[in-house]
Amino acid sequence: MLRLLYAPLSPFARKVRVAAFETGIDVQLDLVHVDVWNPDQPLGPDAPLGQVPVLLGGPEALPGSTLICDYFDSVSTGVKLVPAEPAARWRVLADHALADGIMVAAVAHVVERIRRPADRQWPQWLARQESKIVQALARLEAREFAPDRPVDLSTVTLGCALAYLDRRLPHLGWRHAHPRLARWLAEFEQRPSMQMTRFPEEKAA
Ligand SMILES: N[C@@H](CCC(=O)N[C@@H](CS)C(=O)NCC(=O)O)C(=O)O
Repeated sequence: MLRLLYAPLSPFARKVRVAAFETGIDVQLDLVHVDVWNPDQPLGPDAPLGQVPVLLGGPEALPGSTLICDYFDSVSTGVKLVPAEPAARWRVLADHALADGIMVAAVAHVVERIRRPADRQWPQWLARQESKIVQALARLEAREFAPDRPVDLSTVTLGCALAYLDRRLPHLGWRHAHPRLARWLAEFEQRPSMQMTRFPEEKAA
């Protein structure tokens, strides 16, 4: 059995959980809920970075969402998250890098606002993260995210990144300037993999 160290509000952990559903790995996946911010409960030697997600029970303890998705692709006999054909492969990997970068910037923004004492927050840092998000969204809006685009590493990551913006940075109002991405997400969010992994309402990270 595979075990996934995860937190319910982590967009990276959700990316892995959606990927697990889409590749059919979810039936072998045990979810282990951890709190990465609790100093009294360190994640242990298999998670030296103190981050989620981490996959245990495979060939190695695998840290990080992209590496875990790569492992799913290597063992899945169904959907492949990264296509083999070169043009499709590089398109998916390039779009994935942008969607993943949106997640990185959004999580940095949330940590700054929620974890750092208010009197030590750095407004320029928050603005810098927002600028990365807005520019990456503009680039992705110009790409071909048609509602019928197949599930792959880029779509899984983008779906989780946009849903995280809705959950954690609603003040950005990202749909306004990105109607194609908004239409695409409305469709993608109907997938059982997205429905089964919805972010909970509580505030914990
Ligand atoms: N590159 C990693 C990033 C994982 C990450 O930033 N996870 C956050 C939760 S969303 C975390 O564990 N933060 C705690 C920390 O960085 O100390 C991935 O793709 O999984």
